[in-house]
Amino acid sequence: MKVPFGAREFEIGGQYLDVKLRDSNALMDDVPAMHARFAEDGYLLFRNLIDRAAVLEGRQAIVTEMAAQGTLKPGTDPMEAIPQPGASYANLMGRKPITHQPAVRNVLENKNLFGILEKYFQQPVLTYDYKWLRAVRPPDNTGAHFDVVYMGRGTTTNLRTCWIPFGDVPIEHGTLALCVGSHRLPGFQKMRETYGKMDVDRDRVKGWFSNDPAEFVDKCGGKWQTTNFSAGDVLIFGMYTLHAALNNTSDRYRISCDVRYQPAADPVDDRWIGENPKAHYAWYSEPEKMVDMAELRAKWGV
Ligand SMILES: O=C(O)CCC(=O)C(=O)O
Repeated sequence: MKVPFGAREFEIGGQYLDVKLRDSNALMDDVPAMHARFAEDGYLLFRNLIDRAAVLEGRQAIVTEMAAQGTLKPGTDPMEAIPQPGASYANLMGRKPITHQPAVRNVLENKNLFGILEKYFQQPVLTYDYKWLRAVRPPDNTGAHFDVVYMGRGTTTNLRTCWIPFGDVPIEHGTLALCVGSHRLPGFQKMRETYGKMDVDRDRVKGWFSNDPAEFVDKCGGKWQTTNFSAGDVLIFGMYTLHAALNNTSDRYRISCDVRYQPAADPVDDRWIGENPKAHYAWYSEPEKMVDMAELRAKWGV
């Protein structure tokens, strides 16, 4: 079976893409084993970490908001999240009236999620107040990037992205994919030292490095891996794990949220915390000042 991924299309099980992110549920009570797994893979996947019913309650709140915004097809079941053709994107990202509704927040700041991260770090953790809630419609995808370019002003070694599907998200809905090995393979070193030092607000660069997932495998190594997600699963990864999302080839929105956790005692990126996080204050604020990623890449030689 072939699936479109960014500007390319890959055979599952071929050279570029597998559907087999491995879960770490068996390691949950073994902190050194979790650390070793994270060092090796650059991610930890926990199945069924959050109560399924709680995730579906959160989804219900989100699709109710999406329907109110006119983005769902009238006459369809809102839980199916079928797009209204021609509607603009739902305004969800960082919008507290929806991300902080109790049913949504109960997922994003779930006690089991705090619990596993506090166990992993062996100390109290905090989560950024800003929540990156997304409803991605077909045929869209997310290009390949490191998260550090968006949130690298606090701890970078101890900041974790937690990607949480709001419902069952099979690969045709456009699942998150990781380029496994990218956080440690020598082939990515130059990218880490150049692109990985960018800050999208300071440097006014587009955050995506590329929408051609094949080029990394060809030039740097690693392999793209994704999985079919179920409501309750959580994928946790670091700031230098290259990731992207497959194209949504379904007839539904893919609803998910990415949130950030770190030790409470570590430095924090101040754009993402507080009552009203300032968020990206300069990125794209003056489009004419944006620096072209292709030019930068030519300069860096990556
Ligand atoms: O869900 C997506 O499409 C992108 C998510 C992402 O880039 C992230 O979790 O850091």
